[in-house]
This record gives sequence, structure tokens and C-alpha cells, in this order.
Amino acid sequence: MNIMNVDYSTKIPNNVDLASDRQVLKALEGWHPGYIDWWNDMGPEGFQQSLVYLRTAYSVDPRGWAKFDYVKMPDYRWGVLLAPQEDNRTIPFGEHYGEPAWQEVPGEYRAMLRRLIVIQGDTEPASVEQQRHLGKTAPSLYDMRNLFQVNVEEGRHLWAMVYLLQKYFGRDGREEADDLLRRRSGDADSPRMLGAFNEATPDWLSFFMFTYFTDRDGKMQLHSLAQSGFDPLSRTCRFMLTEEAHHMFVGETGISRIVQRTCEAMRDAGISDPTDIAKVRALGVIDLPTIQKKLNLHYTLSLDLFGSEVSTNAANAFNAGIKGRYHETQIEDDHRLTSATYPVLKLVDGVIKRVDEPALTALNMRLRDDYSQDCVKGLLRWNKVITTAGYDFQLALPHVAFHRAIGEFKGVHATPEGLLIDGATWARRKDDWLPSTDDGDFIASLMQPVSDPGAYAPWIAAPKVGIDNKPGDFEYVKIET
Ligand code: BYC
Repeated sequence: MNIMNVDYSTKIPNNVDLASDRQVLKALEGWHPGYIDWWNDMGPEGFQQSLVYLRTAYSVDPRGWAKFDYVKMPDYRWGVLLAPQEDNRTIPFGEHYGEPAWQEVPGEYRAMLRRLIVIQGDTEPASVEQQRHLGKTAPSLYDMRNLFQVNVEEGRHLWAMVYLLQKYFGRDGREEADDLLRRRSGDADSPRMLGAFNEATPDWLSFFMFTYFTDRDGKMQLHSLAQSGFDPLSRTCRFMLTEEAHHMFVGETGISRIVQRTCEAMRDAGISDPTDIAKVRALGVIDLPTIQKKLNLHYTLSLDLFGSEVSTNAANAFNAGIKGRYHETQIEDDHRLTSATYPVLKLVDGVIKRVDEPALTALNMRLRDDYSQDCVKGLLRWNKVITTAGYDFQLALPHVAFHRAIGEFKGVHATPEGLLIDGATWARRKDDWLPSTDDGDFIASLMQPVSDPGAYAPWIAAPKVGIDNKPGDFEYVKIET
């Protein structure tokens, strides 16, 4: 078969020739009803019978891989798509540097590999669960469609990991695949594996922050796994990254449109001080200081997803050739990190200091630094909207010691500027830096659904261009209740 094109003749669309891989096809078909049950129980609430203008992958060719059409979400063709195999690919880092990439699971790294695939897989349905109630308060049909697009693709990313588990890990892979449908975001008894995926996504500002900051952790982790010496994992992640780009676009433009609307409303009302929260809120838009608080929350929850700054797990995965660095093949060094060091921010005798650590154990810190740099790009764009509107206010990333639950700074309190403070000061000031109950109530009060084609809730500006170049009043979702 042509690996570029997707075979839609089997129940599970794929470009991995499932038709002649009967055992795996059977296992996936056996998992399918449980997945559909999960989607019906935990996928978007309502709208399951609505026609949604969604993109579906029909090829893995980066020049043209998706087609758009109206689809009812439960009929979406979730499938297994891998980027084409590169001829003679070698392992690009670690102890096996330069050896041919593995097409089967290397026995000695089986447990490590399975753990990483399960963690990756677990985040995908978790995000769908976190966002399931948002359709009901969508600020427009355009935004509702983007939410559902993100949701169905996270569902497909779950399929991507489940395929690896079913094909390469035999019986325990099948058990892990079943468990991925069993855990639930925020559930006390059976929570999702990583912290940020058990938090609520209460409103659309949180949704945009999540797709900007948390999906970007996804991007960094997928890039690192795309370097993997285990070739099927690498190929899966490479194609997932193609879909992931849209999710971050949704976040970046969503926040930008909120900031723009707030600035326009302030200007029209003659408000010169953007920190005059009561006056700005009276206009029915979200004030910039509250946007900063939401940013503080979602950025720091996402920083926690990188694990401890200094980690032997990360060193072992790198040595093994299982998980590399961001843009590994473009880095000019020995790709083994035998003697290199990397500066890590640490707490030394109560002071935050940069300390040189072996680069091998500092890999999480390095990836997190790459992540923070990547995050800055959106902030520059949002700040440009603010300055262009004539306001003296800048959104900023908080210090990495602020509000942390994992790693070096989990046991201390710090201000967004990185000043260490005691527990009493933290308790007194916390609501100045993170969304308070009042902030949440105010934002919730704005979350009124808007469902006329081309109309937008008053707290968010219209997008500059439509999806698939559709006109402004395009009916992205034909609502059927
Ligand atoms: N919450 O050595 P440590 C995405 C655990 S997002 C809870 O510090 P390590 C997406 C850790 O598991 C990307 N537990 O860290 C985005 C370990 O436990 P065990 C998802 C945590 O292992 C939006 C212990 O602490 N993909 O795709 O070097 C929408 C010590 O670990 C947390 C991946 O994460 C936490 N935050 O690195 C949809 C890639 N952090 O094993 C999707 C796969 C650490 O001792 N995962 N722990 O019981 C990994 O590469 C690594 O496991 C981690 C942690 C980066 C998560």
C-alpha cells in the first residue's frame, strides 16, 4: 500500500496495512466499542448529533493531508497514522547512537518504553474529559468547532498510543490500553497520571490557556519522543505533531482575540488604566490582570509536566535511545552527553542559584527551558496587541519557582518575580497572582453561548480568517439537540 495515503476500507482507517495484520486489527476492533462508550460518556457533552465542520486526515503527506467536511462526532474516523518510514534511519542519541533504529521493542527497554507510551496516551483522553462541558458555553460556532476539532484529534492521539501498545506489547499492552479508558480526569479513586490533567478547565479562557501552554508541553514531549530509537514511536509522534500545531493556534489566537476585545472595549469607554478592574469588568470583558492570573496558573501547571529538573528517569531514557532532546538531530555535540553539563536553577541554602549539573540528568530542565522560550512567542504577539491599542501593560511569564508542585521548588513559596516568601505572605497574596473564586465567578458570568453564524460573545473578537478559508458567517456547527 501507499504509506502516504490512509486506507479507509477497514473499520479503523490506517496507513500501517492493518488489513494484513489480522491479530492487531482484531485487538483494535476489540478495543473500539470501549472507546466509543468512553467517547459517549466522557466526550463533548451534547452536540453529538450535530454536524461539525471537521478536518480528517486522508494522507500523511505534509503538503496536503486533511480534508474538511461536516461530520457527526461519533462518526469521526479515528485511525492509526504514522509518518512514512525513513530509509536507513539510525538512533540519533544515547548509548546506541548510530545503530539502526529499532523496528521492534528492544527487550531490555520494554518497561521504560511502555511507561512513556502509557503516560503520553493518558493525557489525550484526559484533556477531552476536562473540556467536555465547554461546548455549552461556546462564544461562537467557530470556537465550538475548534474545540471539537481539538477533542476528536486528542481522541485520535489516544488511538495512536493504543496502536503501539496493542501491536508491540502483547497482553500487558492490551491491559494498559483498557486502563487508558478506565481512568478519569479528576477522579479521586482513578485519576489521570499527570497533575495538570486532573485540573478543571472551567471556562473558555482556561481552554485557550490550556491549548496554548499545556498542548505546548505536548509539542515538546512529542518532539522528544519523535527522536526515539524505537522507530514506530518516532513515526507516530511525527504525524501527531502535524495535528498538534492547530491546537496551539487555537490557544494563541483565542487569547489574542480576548486581549484585543478587552483593549477595544477599554478604548471605546475611554478607560486609560487597564488595572482598574471594576471599571473594565463593567464593560463585560476580561481585564488584563485577570488574564495574567490565568496565564500564571496554566503556565506553572504545565511546567510541572516536565518532571524534576534533575532526573535519573530522563537520563536513563536518553541513554537507552528512547527519548531524545528537542531538535536532537540539529544539536551539534556528541549526542551521548558523557561529560557535558547544563545549568539548572536550584534552591541552595534557601537561595535560588544556577548550578551546573551533568547534562544527562538535567534533560528535563533543558526541555523545560526550550519550552519556556517557545512560550514567549505568543506573549510577544499578545503584548503587541496591547501596545498597539496604546496601553502600558505587559503580560509576562512568571518565574519558574512560582506556584510549583513538582521539582526543585515544590516545597517553597515564591512571587511571580521569583522572590522567596513565607507561607503567611503566600496565603495573603495568592489571590493577587492566581485566579480567585471571585475571578472565576466573574469569568463564568460571561460564559453565555452564542450560536448564530458569524456572531461572537462580547468578550472576544472575531478571528481574522475562517477555518478552511470559510467566510465570516459560515455555519461551522449545525446544531442538533
Ligand atoms: N504529575 O524523574 P521525574 C500532551 C512522576 S502533554 C504527576 O521527576 P521524569 C497533551 C513521574 O512519573 C505531554 N507525576 O520525572 C497536552 C515519576 O513517577 P514514577 C505528555 C509526575 O520521569 C494537552 C516521578 O514523578 N507526554 O501530550 O523524568 C492535551 C519522578 O519523575 C509529574 C509526556 O509527558 C507530574 N507532573 O519525567 C493533550 C511524555 N512529573 O515513575 C495532550 C512522556 C513527574 O517514579 N512522559 N511525575 O512512579 C515523560 O517523558 C516523563 O514521564 C515525564 C516525567 C516528563 C512526565
